[in-house]
Amino acid sequence: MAAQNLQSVPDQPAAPGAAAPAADQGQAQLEAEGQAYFDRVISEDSRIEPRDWMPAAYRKTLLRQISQHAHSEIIGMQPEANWISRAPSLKRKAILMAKVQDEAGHGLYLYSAAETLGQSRDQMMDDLIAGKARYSSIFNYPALTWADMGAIGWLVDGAAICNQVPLCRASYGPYGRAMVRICKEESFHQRQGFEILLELSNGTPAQKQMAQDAVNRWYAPALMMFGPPDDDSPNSKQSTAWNIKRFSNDELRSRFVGMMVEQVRVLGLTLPDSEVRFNEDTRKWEHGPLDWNEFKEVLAGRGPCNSQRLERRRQAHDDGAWVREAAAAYAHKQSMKTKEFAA
Ligand code: BYC
Repeated sequence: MAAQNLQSVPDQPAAPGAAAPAADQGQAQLEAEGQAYFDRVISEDSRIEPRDWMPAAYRKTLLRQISQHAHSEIIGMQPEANWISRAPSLKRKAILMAKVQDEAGHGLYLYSAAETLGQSRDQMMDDLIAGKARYSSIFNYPALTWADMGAIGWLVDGAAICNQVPLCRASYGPYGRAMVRICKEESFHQRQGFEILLELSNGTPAQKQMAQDAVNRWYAPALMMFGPPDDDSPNSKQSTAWNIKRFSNDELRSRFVGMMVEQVRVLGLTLPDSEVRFNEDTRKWEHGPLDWNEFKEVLAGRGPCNSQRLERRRQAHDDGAWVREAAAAYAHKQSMKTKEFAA
């Protein structure tokens, strides 16, 4: 489909003495044409690209969601990086390092996708370290034992896959394409988590107990990753109408529970939820109540690890200042060389 962008619409000639109204009219016409193009793309379930006209609210929603997602990937490195030096074998260490590096890569794809909407990565990072931006609630919980690496991989990455596979079809091109790459890597992450738990579950009674304890602690926070219940989700309706979200928060949560029910049997462990059942009437999986007050507290910055996560992020940002300065100096030198060569 041919892209409709603002630059491609010819300027309206301004009538002498009536410059302002003509400019207004031209602008109004541009907006109307842009809106018509946007509506058609959305109704055809096609893609909006960065140079296309888009409503300001669509841009804002995408920036909100993609930047929050990018921050989640970067902050999400912390609970796992904390265990790299304590991994039980060289093989486990290598796998965990690769996974944490993948998360950094996911952050970079997503910051790049967000930048196409007109906000700089520096600004997004400043918002994060100033505590103004959100990131996923899940990363405000502590990773207490090695088994938590298994539970994070299996439950947290499992929830991420469930939520993110539909985002591969998001209407904004750069976001959807970034999600395709991310989801491939998330599958490996979930398998490595599953495999850690399986090994512990088949180990000594103490190891099996450690795996069960980790699953018990990460289960409810993982379910809350999908966001508030549909009735309390202010953004869902519009995001669904714009083909950003494809399924509701509750719908995805229910699917996730169904996936976990099957897999936990293979693990030889149990879900800490006696109310999990398949409702034959609705054809949906149901789970026990979640503590949405706890969720709100975490979002308000009062979770178990919120301040620790942000403090670590700030420190890493400060520690990396010399790298950014060196990269900027190198880029400047290169551009001077190019100019000299061209002159
Ligand atoms: N945590 O109207 P709603 C990963 C906020 S990374 C914090 O339903 P929406 C991984 C929401 O932002 C996982 N905040 O919102 C990384 C909104 O607040 P604002 C990250 C949450 O956007 C490393 C308010 O609550 N995944 O898996 O329609 C290692 C109302 O919610 C949360 C993504 O970011 C939460 N859990 O739906 C391992 C996926 N839930 O902005 C693993 C992309 C809700 O209005 N994002 N809020 O102030 C999405 O799919 C959607 O943004 C959400 C929320 C489903 C999360």
